[in-house]
Amino acid sequence: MRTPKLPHIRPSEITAERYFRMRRGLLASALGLAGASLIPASGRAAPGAPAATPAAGAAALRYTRNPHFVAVDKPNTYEEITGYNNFYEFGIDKTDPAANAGSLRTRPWSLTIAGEAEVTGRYNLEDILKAHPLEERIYRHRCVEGWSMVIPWVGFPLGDLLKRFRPTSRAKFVEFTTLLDPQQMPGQRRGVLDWPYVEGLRIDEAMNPLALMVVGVYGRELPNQNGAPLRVHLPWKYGFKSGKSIVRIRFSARQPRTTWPAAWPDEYGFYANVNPNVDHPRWSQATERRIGEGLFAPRHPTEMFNGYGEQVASLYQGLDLRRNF
Ligand SMILES: Nc1nc2c(c(=O)[nH]1)N[C@H]1C(S)=C(S)[C@@H](COP(=O)(O)O)O[C@H]1N2
Ligand SMILES: [Mo]
Repeated sequence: MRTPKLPHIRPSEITAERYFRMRRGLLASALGLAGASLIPASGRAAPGAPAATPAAGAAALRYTRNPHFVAVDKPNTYEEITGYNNFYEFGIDKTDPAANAGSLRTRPWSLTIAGEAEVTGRYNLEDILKAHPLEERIYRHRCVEGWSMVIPWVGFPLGDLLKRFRPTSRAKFVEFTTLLDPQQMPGQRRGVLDWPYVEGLRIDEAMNPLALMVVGVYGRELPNQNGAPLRVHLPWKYGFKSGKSIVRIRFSARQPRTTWPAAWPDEYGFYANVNPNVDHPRWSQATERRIGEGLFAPRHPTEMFNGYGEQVASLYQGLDLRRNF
């Protein structure tokens, strides 16, 4: 299969380091950085992190540590991050993905770019990885179910990839589609969800520098159960907005029909911003349980936009977040 060369991106279009520098003080105070033990800004080892025992065989990645997203909370262990997952393509229990995702083949892999962009086509994963320097960012991940984790992801800004394809002025949304292959994904043989899993963002959300295209965790290639080889992570949104094992990105003029709101429109909205003030119809979203602390540990208060409001609140100015949940 021949695939076209990845389009060039002008250096001036790459997510500006300045963006973070400007907001560093704000971020630090918003996340309570003062007094937290800092992890060095570069290098491979993470002395501040708990002992990680990445799966034998997961290839080590070359990356730099983004000093603006270091551990403000204790990161979850590799075992927690890769052993407690939501990935319904491999079963609905938290331990199912780790047990069953071995059947997913992540090489060769290609990503199709479609829709409202000047450049579209099908691109090799290798070319995408070669073109984007990787960084580590420690992000808090909050599931709509009421649990959270702190995860040292490795990836690159999603916007840096999207800009290459020069979305047209009609591109108001971006849709992400997960692989559809019931042979490799046994959960797709059952009608738990409408397959393939589809997620979507407004284009300005997708271009926000916080939006990360994730390819690794704890310095190594992403395990299948976490959405290898390409998954997004939007740390200010509930976890279900972060589609896994993505094969297609489509720019569109209209809001895409995404899996969870299509199935349960009263329970899951398109925006799904982390919001302690807007409860799920069947449970409160005011607090969360940190995985690894045990069932009897006190719950943590959930923060507006999961604590990333300084970077993203402006995206929602004038939007009623109760209606647009
Ligand atoms: N394709 C696909 N993507 C998915 C899901 C899924 O079931 N299928 N689950 C979502 C949910 S609800 C969460 S909380 C996160 C979990 O990501 P993690 O297992 O890496 O923590 O993936 C999201 N992305
Ligand atoms: Mo979730």
